[in-house]
Amino acid sequence: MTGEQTLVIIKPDGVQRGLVGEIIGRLERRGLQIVAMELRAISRQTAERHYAEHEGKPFYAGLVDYIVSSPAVVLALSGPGAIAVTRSTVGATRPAEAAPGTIRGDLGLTVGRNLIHASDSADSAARELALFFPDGTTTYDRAISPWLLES
Ligand code: IDP
Ligand code: MG
Repeated sequence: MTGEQTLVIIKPDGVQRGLVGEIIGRLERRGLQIVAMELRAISRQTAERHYAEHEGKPFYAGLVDYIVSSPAVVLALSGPGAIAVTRSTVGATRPAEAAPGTIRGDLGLTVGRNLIHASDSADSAARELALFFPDGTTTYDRAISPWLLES
């Protein structure tokens, strides 16, 4: 499948709560293609680089502690409009404000345990994909492509 790529992290609460399959299933069912995926203990240094834009905010230290507290699932998804499609499937940052039907709106309660990260722009996606998958992602054809995409 052609199209842009985005970086997704199923955060430690998603892994600990046994929601990895539920969350990935929602993104897969939209038609997005998994082009990289790993269960990984994110290092503090990587977490700090990933969330550098939030350095200095009151929640920053707790956010980094949360992300490194237990393994996360890091994945790259590909497809037309993948960045915006993934963000809309994830829902608003604060689960209490996230629409029902979204991952955070259906599965989350509080902003400090909101289950999932997804890149918010093309620039963020490029930066985050390079940070988590420096060796790049995998390219492969799916037989379902003509049923998902007009050629
Ligand atoms: P996003 O994940 O929807 O892009 P951002 O504003 O980029 O949201 O914040 C990054 C992450 O920081 C959030 O997903 C959440 O885990 C955490 N966060 C944001 N605001 C707060 C807060 O007010 N308290 C605790 N954690 C927060
Ligand atoms: Mg963000």
